[in-house]
Amino acid sequence: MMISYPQVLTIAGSDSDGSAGAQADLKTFMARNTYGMSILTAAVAGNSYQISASHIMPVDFIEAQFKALAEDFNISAFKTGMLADTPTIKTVVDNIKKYDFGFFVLDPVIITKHGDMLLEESAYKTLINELLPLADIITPNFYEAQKLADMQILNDDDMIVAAKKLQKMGVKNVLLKGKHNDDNQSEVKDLLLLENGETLWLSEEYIKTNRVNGTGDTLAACIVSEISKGNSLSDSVKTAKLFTHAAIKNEMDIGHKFGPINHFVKI
Ligand code: PXL
Repeated sequence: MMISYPQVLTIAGSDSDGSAGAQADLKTFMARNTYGMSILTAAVAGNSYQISASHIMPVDFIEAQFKALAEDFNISAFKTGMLADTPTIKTVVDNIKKYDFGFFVLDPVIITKHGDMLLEESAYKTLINELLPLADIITPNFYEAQKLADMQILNDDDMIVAAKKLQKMGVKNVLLKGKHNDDNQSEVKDLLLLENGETLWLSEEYIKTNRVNGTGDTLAACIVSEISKGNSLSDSVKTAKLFTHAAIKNEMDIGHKFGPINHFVKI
């Protein structure tokens, strides 16, 4: 008998070291028992030290990838990652409207943990005005939330204000990831703001490690997989947080600086 799996998609950049971007998404899709596909927007030459070069895909090639997948597959949920620049965002917006790929998780990738920019400053406006209103959930980290909501976030109350601000900008649900850059902190607290206004705090212990490449990609990809299996959004986010936390905790000896997280992990 043929086995059927939920079909899911990432629209993202390739990271050559396999730690982040489309590679992290595809590994997560597989680990969570879903069939993953990718539309590449860009490719970066990266290792655990840095990104040394990047290349943005031509827009007609991005369109060709959309068309190829839409003509054949039944994709029920997808995410976006690195979108590089304004023409890429506009192409993705046009094609998301044209084809129905289901539930949309927007991971607003702006900058890597090494400080390399993955989205041009001039493209924020297009992301906010044209892409964000199409998303079912946006998953900014602390830094991205401050940029997009245009405010400083200093405490839990500020996180709620920023999440509500993002919701007002047109996205249904917001997962705002708490600070995780202070080795004295004991927990990482994320905030989920649901469409109906309900808020939920999700907390996990803080793990002191520099093997955290691809954490945000993995979390968003896991939400995509869990949604595609028919789970509710809050259950999907809880599973994604558990999976990502376990992948950080079970460190792998790969790379010399900011290593990848462990997608082999089972939860
Ligand atoms: O983790 C963010 C990210 C997303 N996409 C690509 C990346 C990175 C980080 O390195 O290289 C392609």
